This record gives sequence, structure tokens and C-alpha cells, in this order.
Amino acid sequence: KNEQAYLDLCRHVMKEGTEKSDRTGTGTLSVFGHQMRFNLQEGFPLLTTKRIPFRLIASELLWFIKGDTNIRYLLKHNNNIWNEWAFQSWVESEEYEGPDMTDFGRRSQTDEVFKERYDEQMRSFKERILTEEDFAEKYGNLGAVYGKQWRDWKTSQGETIDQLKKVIDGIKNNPDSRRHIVTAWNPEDVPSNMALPPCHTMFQFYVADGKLSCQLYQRSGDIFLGVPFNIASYALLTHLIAHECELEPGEFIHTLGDAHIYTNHVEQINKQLSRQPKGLPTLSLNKEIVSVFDFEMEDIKIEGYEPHPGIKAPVAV
Ligand code: UFP
Repeated sequence: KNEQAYLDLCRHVMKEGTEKSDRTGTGTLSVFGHQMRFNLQEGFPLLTTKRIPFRLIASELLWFIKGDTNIRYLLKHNNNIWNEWAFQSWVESEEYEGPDMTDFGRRSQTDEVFKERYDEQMRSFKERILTEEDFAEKYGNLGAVYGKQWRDWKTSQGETIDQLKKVIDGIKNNPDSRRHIVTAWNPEDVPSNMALPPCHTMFQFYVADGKLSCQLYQRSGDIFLGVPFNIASYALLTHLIAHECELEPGEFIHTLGDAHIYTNHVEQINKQLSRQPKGLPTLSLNKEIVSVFDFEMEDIKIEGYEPHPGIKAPVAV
């Protein structure tokens, strides 16, 4: 039942979406403004119509929660999802002396010879981030990304605001408040200081009947590749905060701005839609951990996840 909201979105955009060009030049089918609701009491919303790598979602979320903005933490957890952004700053730097890597994202998808060269450079980049502290300090840091805005927002007075901690304190001490908001969209940092202007721009919590719900406003959603990650990530965040606040998880409400299917994902979407959803898995958290800031990967387990196989698709760059 729970996954249906996502499958309905796919069907809706395939049927009603407008053809729209986009930044990447790929082309999309798109709608503006869509809302999905996931009842977290019915299971954990990790899609079963294709395999989603939960481990990557969890380690990325812990990285945000810790306020870390350096890919070193991710690499230590064998998570490569933010590598390209850091790699870009390295290959554009004065110190980089390897082969030309201009437009590496696109070229590595179309040019086999280039791809080999790129893979080699990326391998050595990752190795250096992991083994050389100074190098990681300089080239592993992504700047004003989610972790920074959530935990270490810079004010005009030169102070910092820990939005995540404040919102957790608020949920505990004043649950009825209508101001439980965290924003990642910092106009001052968009776009010059940012690798990618935040896609998940702000979220709000709500407490009623002993349950904690969360609503996310996502300005832009790649329905096939991005959105399934985003659903699981915010569902996990809601569980973690509910755990610390001694509340039950309620609903995750996912509100999308520009919700799009890239034209080169249409075949994959159709394949996914032809599959029968299976039962949702459940999430289990280590009861000995109290604070969300203390969770590590081994404290978070997904149980009963038996999805259909993964479906590959090109990433729009
Ligand atoms: N995107 C997502 N979810 C994310 C993320 C990116 O769907 O968490 F970081 C997609 C949306 C869009 C692209 O297709 O990445 C970002 O491009 P733009 O900034 O032009 O919206």
C-alpha cells in the first residue's frame, strides 16, 4: 500500500507530464507541485519494485546529521555518491597536474577512452582523500551543503545556528509548536558557494497523538533516480528524531516542486511499473542510543527487505 504513492506519481507524470527542457539538456516529462504521503506505521518506505541501496542513504543521512561536509566520512563508509562534486574542485585547482578532466561527467558516459583516464584519476583522488589529512581538508570539503546549513548556519552577526538541535529541543519542549522548521536553502550561499543548490530545501515536523510527522518541500525531484532515495532518507530522519523524542513515527509527507522523469528513464520506469510491489521492510534502531547525533551505521538495520532487482539508468549531469 505504502509504495503506491510513488508508483502513482510515476504513472501521473508519464500520462500528464509536460515535455520540458532542463539544465542538463536531457529533456524531461514534468509536473509542478505534487504530494505523496507515507504512513510510517505501515512499514519503512524503501521501494520494493526495484532494489534501493539503503546503506548509502543511511550513511549520507548520518553525515548530514553530524554536520560533516567532507566526503572523507562517506568514503570511509564506501559511499561514493558525492565524489564528483569534490573531484571537480580538485581537477580545477592549480595543484592538479593530471590529464584534462573538463566536463568529466558527460564525457565519462560517452567516451570509453576518456572513461578509463577518468576512473584512474578518481581512484587516486579517493585514495588521497582517505590517506592524506591535508589533502582531504582542502579538496574533500563540499562547503555550504546540507550538513553545514542544518548544524552550522552562519548568521549575519557571525554567529552560528544549530537548526537540527533547536528543532529537536522544540519537539521535546513545545511539541504543539508550528515552527519546527529546518531550512537548507540559504539564499546567500546559492549558488556560488555551493556544489549543488539544495534539492531538499526545507522540512517541518508536527506532533499529534504521540506521533511525529515530517513534511519535506523538495524543489526539484528526479523521479526515477533521486526521489526513491529522498523518501527513504527523510523517513529515516523522522524515525531517528521520533526515537530521541520518545514519540512514534507518524507520516512522512513528500511535497515536490518540479517533479520530472528524464526522457532517458522512461523505459526503466515502465519496467518498474510492470512489477508487483512486495511487503515493505521494517526499520530497527539500537535502543541503547538516545541522541540522533550518536547514531552510527551499525545502530540502524533494515529487516525483511526483499525487493525486485535494481534497474540501471544514466544520471543526468
Ligand atoms: N536530485 C534529486 N534528489 C536529490 C538531488 C538531486 O532528485 O536529492 F540531490 C535531482 C533533481 C534534478 C537534479 O534532476 O538532481 C538537480 O538539478 P537542478 O539543480 O537543475 O534541479
